[in-house]
Parts: sequence; structure tokens; C-alpha cells
Amino acid sequence: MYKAVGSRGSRVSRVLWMLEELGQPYEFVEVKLRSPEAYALNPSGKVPILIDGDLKITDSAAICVYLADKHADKGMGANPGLAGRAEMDSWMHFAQSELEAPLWNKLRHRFLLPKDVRVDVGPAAVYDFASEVQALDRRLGDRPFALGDRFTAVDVLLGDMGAWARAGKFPVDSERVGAYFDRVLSRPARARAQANGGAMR
Ligand SMILES: N[C@@H](CCC(=O)N[C@@H](CS)C(=O)NCC(=O)O)C(=O)O
Repeated sequence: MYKAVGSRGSRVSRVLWMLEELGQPYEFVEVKLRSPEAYALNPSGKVPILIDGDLKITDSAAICVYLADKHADKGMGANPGLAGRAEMDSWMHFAQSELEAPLWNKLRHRFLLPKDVRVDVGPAAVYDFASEVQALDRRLGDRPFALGDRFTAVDVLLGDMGAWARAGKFPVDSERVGAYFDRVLSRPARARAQANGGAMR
């Protein structure tokens, strides 16, 4: 059985959501950030971590792609061929290095960094996030989901970020992106993941 390692309110929410979408049994193993247990599984001391037998995978995007690839029959992976893989990678990198970055930056300066190095990045984070929402609007175009008509691992990542943004009161000034977040966040698998420990921040 998979073990999804993380703490409540962390990015483990995406891993649990993914596992629920795939209908895979799992155990949610709670560890604190940067605890000895977290460092034993990830040199960064960060969560989430997925344990699949002898394999330990860190970093939420990599975990979601691994699960989508491993359970390819469930249709949550990339479109066919090298071009399909590149398309998925592009979305995943956009999600984490652009859309998520301002959310994470604000959270770090609010709660995680040592108090003496915290600064008010709130306005800059809101500005950057707003700009990435416009990029997401253009990237989505008329597609219901990131890769087209199918709900995939990319939508798990983006949806999780949408929930994070809403919880953090980041404005989403795009009807299309707002409707997209509503669409993906209303999935029953997400509700099950939330009930099992993946509730957002
Ligand atoms: N790229 C990693 C980031 C992991 C990460 O930063 N996790 C947070 C919790 S959501 C953490 O463990 N933070 C501890 C810290 O930054 O000190 C991923 O997507 O999983």
C-alpha cells in the first residue's frame, strides 16, 4: 500500500487527492516539517514524500506525475508521445515555479522563516499571483482542463494551488480561472482526500 507522508495543511493534500482520483489504497503518515522523520525520507526535510515499496519520491509534482504514469490506465497522465510529455512538464513547471511561487513566498514570510528575516512580501505576492492568473487564463483557453478534455495530474496540482490561493485571500481576477478552480475543486475525490487528512491550509 502507498504511504503518503506529510503534515496536515501541507502539499500532501495533492498526493492524497491524486491517490483518491486513482482509487488506490494508501496510508497517510503524519510527520512534522523538518522533523528527524522527514529528514530520514527527504534530504530537504520537507514534505510530502510518497513511499511505494522500496521507492521514496519527494516533491509533489514528481509524485503526481509518477502516480499518473504508474496508473496510466486511469487516464490522468500526459498526452501521447514526446510532445505530450513536454506539454505536461511545461504545465507542471509553470504551476510550481510561477503560479505557486508567490503563494509560497507569502506563507514563508508569514509563518516559516525565522522572525528576523521576515519582510512584508504581501503586495508583491498578490501582484505576481495576479499576473500568473492571467497567464493561466490564456494557457487554458477554451479547454475544460489543462491538457484538454481529460482531468489529469496537472489539474490536481493547479486545483490545489487554487484552493491555497482562495484560503490565502489572493484575488482571482479571471472568470475562466475561477470557473476552472470551481470545476476541479468540486471533484468528489478531493473531498475524500480532504476528509482523510488533506485539508488545505
Ligand atoms: N517542491 C516541494 C516543496 C515541498 C515543501 O516546501 N513542503 C513544505 C510543506 S508544504 C515544507 O515541508 N516546508 C518546510 C520548510 O520549508 O521548512 C514539493 O512540491 O513537494
